[in-house]
Order: sequence, then structure tokens, then C-alpha cells
Amino acid sequence: MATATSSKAASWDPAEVKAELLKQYPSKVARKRAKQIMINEALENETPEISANVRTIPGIITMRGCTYAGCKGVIMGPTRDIVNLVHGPIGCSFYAWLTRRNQTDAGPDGENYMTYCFSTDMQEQDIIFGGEKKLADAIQEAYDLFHPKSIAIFATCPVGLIGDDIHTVAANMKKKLGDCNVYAFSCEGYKGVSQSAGHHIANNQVFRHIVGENDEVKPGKFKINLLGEYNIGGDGFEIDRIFDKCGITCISTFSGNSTYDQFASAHTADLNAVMCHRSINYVADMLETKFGIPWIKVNFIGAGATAKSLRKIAEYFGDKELIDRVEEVIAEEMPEVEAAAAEVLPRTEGKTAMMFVGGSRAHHYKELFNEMGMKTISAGYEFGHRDDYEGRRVIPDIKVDADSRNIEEIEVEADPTRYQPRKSAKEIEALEKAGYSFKYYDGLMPDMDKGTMIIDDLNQYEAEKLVELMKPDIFCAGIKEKFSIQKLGIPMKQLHSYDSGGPYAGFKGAVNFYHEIDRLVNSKVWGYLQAPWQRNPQLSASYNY
Ligand code: CFM
Repeated sequence: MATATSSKAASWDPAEVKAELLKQYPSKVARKRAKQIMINEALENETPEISANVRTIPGIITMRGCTYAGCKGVIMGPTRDIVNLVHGPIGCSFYAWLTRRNQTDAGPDGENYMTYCFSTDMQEQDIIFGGEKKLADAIQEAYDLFHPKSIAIFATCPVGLIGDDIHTVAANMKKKLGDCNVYAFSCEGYKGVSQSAGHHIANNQVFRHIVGENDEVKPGKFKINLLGEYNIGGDGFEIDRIFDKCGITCISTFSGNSTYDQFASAHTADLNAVMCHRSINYVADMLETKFGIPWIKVNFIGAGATAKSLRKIAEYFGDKELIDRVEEVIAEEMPEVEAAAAEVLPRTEGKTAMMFVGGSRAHHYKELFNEMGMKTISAGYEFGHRDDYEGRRVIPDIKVDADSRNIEEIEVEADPTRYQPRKSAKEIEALEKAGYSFKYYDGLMPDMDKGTMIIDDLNQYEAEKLVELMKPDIFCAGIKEKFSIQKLGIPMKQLHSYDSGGPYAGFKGAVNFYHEIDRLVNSKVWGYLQAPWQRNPQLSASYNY
């Protein structure tokens, strides 16, 4: 089956593309990669099983990051008033310092440690003789300087290898300091196969050490938590603006523009709205089990998706005033979005995109491309699990391997005094009958067209090959991919850090995105871009006897 793409590309056959990607590998590697490269069937209830959340084959240049990145950088990084102290060599701290573009508002108290880089700066002698004393001293120093309400400690690879007991150091220092919550994360980079393990480790410790610490009831009629929104490029600010306008109170965001107290109060909200399923579903499940707060999947990437998510939240509360207000807000916001879409559409319609991002954006951003009339011809996650591809229905069938078993699953029970189901079984049933689904995520695959390519843990070689064969109009991934793809003459948009752009969430974000992508896919500059070896084919020589 040949699938037509944009004008400049010829046509491609997904089976041929797949064969071509695999051709270069030794047979054992090819067999393994074949299970991670799927040709989408677009079947409603049945999608092909993809192999995901498995080790990258050594020697392959993966796009993934490490477990420490997922814990320190992703989940804990955006919280402004916790001192994030890295126990390890300075490089791990330096590369995790202000690189993710998670923005913050220092708030009325001005307590903001985000711009600092806290590290124990381990040296060879600490590796040999142990770094526990150095860690305790660093905690004391940070406390003396800033008097923060909380200090989080992050383990890097050498800490796990030499066996420093960071949890005991944290517990002792917590006791000694008295008014500072100190806890540690065993998030050594090697701990899991990707960032994803770091998310899980962070979720567990936040739940264990912070959530539920503040029982004070906050004002607000419709109280939610927004889980899995990290305020990259100001996305969270735009979502907060919309919530405020609708009269929805966001008790806590995990963890864009968040504070320690937001986490501590999360159990006082009445609904958990989950944006990035991959990184935070553990907290959503634990909040439900322990406190009785249900969760739903939302998406604020795409104007249509934003409207849909707002309606979903309003429907949950079932309050006429809120439902009407949400409709008013949508009616107020949409004309600007529609005008922007109409303006770019003649130039963007029919163009093609590829997206390879962490564990949820490759799905969420499809909405924005759809709104511009663009087709996603290939997508995948760096570290998504099967449920992020195929939907949560496959969770019971996911094989737990040694790598996942390595990550702690914490046992959570209903809180003896504070568990309180926010909706009765009857109310839940009524909502479900009306088409509402709780605790559910459909995944990327059912949303992708038939014959498109879905690839897990794409690597450098395959990315370039894919671009060469399928010639998309735009390729979206991260900084490591940016320049190798642009050298091929294809515009590359960073969907992790947004290059220097954003926000792209909500209504105003959609307008930003349309304009930016329009400029990228319609710029003539890419046609002039030829690498030296494209202009002058490689010289080859033969011996002259
Ligand atoms: Fe969730 Fe994220 Fe993502 Fe993620 Fe990330 Fe990110 Fe991402 Mo980069 S939490 S899974 S670990 S949406 S940092 S804000 S862009 S890979 S797709």
C-alpha cells in the first residue's frame, strides 16, 4: 500500500520503510527492534502489541535520558521552594541546571531556589571513603544559608555503586534540623531503562514524605489537582489563566510552578486531572486509593482538546453554574484561535509531521497538528510503556521484567481518617453511563491513522533514515536530534524545551503554535540547505598499480 504524503515527497510503503530501517542491524538486534517498530493498524479495540520500556541495545545512540533525569529534572525540578541537592559529581548537577525551561513564578514569598545548583560535588576520595559525611555537611550548609522548608536529596550513579545510605542521612538530618522535611531519592541514573523509572521513584517519595502533610482546607468551590503539567515554556501559566477564568481552583500542580505546600495539600482536592499519564499516573492512583479522589485523563495541548478537557472537568462537578461558565470561556477564547487556524490553513494543510518525544507529547501534539490540517505520519515515545501506546486495558498483560521489578511499588491503603470518596458509586456509574471514563487513558495508537509508523525508543540512525525515506515537512524531537535533522534540510521543532518558544498549551498556546509551525514548514531556507557532501559527492579512489 503506498501512502501519499506532501507534494515534495514521493510515496512510501510502511513495510518497506520498516525493512529499510532494520536492514542495517545484525539479525539479533533487528529481531528486537522489529518489535518496537509498528505499522499502525488503526483498529479500535485491538492494536498490535508493541515492545516498550525495555533496555536500549548497547551501541545504539538512543534519544533517552537517565533515571536521575526523570526524578530530579522532571518531577522534582519544577518545584521552587524545595532545595534540590544532588549527591554526586558536579556534571550531573550542571547538566540538570535550568535546561528544561520549566518556568516558575517566585510567588509573594519570593522563596525560589530554582536558579541555584546544589551539589555535594563528589571527588575521587569520596568515592573511595564514602560520601555520607559530605552529604550531611551539605544539607546543613544549605539549611544554614536558606532555611528552606524542605530539602530533597538525589542519588547519582556513583552513590548507588559505593552504597552511601542517603535515606539514613536524610532521616538523621530531618531530626536534627527539626523544621525542615528532608528525604532522599534512590534515583541513580542506571536504576531503570530510562527516565520513566525516575518518575516512579519520585512519585513514591513525594507521596510518602509530602502529600497529606497539610490538612488545612483551602478556599474554592471546584477544587482539582493538575497532574503531569510541568510549565515548560509557560504552558502551566496559560492553563492557570483558563482555570481562573472558569472558576476552577487548582490546589496543586505536579509539578509545574509548584510549591512544597501544594504537594502537601493535594489530598484536599476533589478531582485529579491527569495530563501526562506516563510521568504521574502513580500519584493519581495513590491519591485515589488513600484519599478517595478519582482521576480523569485530560489534555490541554490543542484548542479543541482544551475545550474538551474543560467540559469534562465541569461535567464531573455537575454544577450548572460551572458548566455555563466553561461554555462562556470557550466561546470567548475560540474566535481568536479559529481566526489563526483559518489564516495558516491554506499553507499548512496536507503537510506532514513526525514526533518523537518522551512519554506523552507525541500523542498530545497530534491534536495541534490536526487543527492545522497536518498529518502525523510517524510518532513514538522515548520511554512510554505499552499502556501509553495501546491504552490502559493492556496493563494486566504487561510482563514485569527484572528492570521494572527493580523499581519499588509502594503499598497504599485507605487513610483511616481522611479517606472520603468524592463521588458515590452511584454517581460514578451515572457519569460512566453518560460516556465518562475514570482512571483511563486510550494511548497513542488508536489515534494514529492506519499505515502510519509507530516507533518506540527511536535512535539517531533510524531518525535520519526515516527522514530520508518519508520526507516529512517537520520533525519534532529534542536538542540531540535538532541539528542532525536540520542538516538533512528538514525543519526540526523541539517539543521538549520548545526551542525558545511557548506556551503552546490552552487557547493562546494554540495560536502561538500555529504561527510558529506555519513559519517553519513554509520557510524557503530549508531548500537552500545542502551539506557539503550533498553538493560534492564523496570522493572515491582506486589503487593505481
Ligand atoms: Fe510527561 Fe513531560 Fe513527556 Fe515526561 Fe520528559 Fe518533558 Fe517529554 Mo522532555 S513529563 S513524559 S520525562 S510530558 S521532559 S515535560 S518533554 S521527555 S514527552
